[in-house]
Amino acid sequence: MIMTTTLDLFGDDDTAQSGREAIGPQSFVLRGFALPFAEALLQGVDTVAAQSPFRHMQTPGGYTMSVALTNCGQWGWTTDAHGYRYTRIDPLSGLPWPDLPSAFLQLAQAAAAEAGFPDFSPDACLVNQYEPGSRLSLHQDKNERDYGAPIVSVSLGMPALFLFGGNDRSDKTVRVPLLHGDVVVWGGLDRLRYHGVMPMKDLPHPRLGRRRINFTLRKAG
Ligand code: MD3
Ligand code: FE
Repeated sequence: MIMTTTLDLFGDDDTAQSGREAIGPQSFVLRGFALPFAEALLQGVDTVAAQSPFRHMQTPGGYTMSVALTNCGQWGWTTDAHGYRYTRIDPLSGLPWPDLPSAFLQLAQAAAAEAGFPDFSPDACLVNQYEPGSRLSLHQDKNERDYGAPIVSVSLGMPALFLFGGNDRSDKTVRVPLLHGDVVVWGGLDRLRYHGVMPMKDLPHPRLGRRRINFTLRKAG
């Protein structure tokens, strides 16, 4: 009989018990957590996109993002030739960003509590839409005012390979598959870790087709 032991680096020996999988000291994947709410969440995405359509924004470096995005809530993340920032007004519609759908807020607060952040009150939600070939290069999320609040991310549609690095760009990255219905909560010590998404494969999803939607709830203001 061969026995092996592993070091419980992230204190995630409660995975089977709680259904949460630690990928960092304060980052947890909640597999399938959004599945019971998927239809309500997709209805919310449609309502948001009808008012503030998905668009491919320009980076300050002069590139066009392969990911299309929109926002809802009080603050929306934008990028253009002048830089990255949060605004109250959608530069495309000229109107405030659409309201945060209540299903987004309820899911985010339940997920944050599950990961040890019981008082999460997000005021911003960035909605990303990926097609085959879309990618998100390694970056940190630093435009929010308060790094004390976590970020809750919800994945729907085509599967993605998420890259999770460290606090320096050159730190080694681990790959985490994110599937339809998976929710991830990132906070505390992990809040400023580099991360990205590998180029999307063409693996159509039965409900969403050749699309992946990821939305992230944040405290920006
Ligand atoms: C880890 N989106 O919009 S969500 C982003 O799948 C972004 O669309 C990815 O990165 C996506 O900025 C990943 C997960 C995520 C979001 C914020 C983080 C992971 C994070 C902040 C710190 C560490
Ligand atoms: Fe990010």
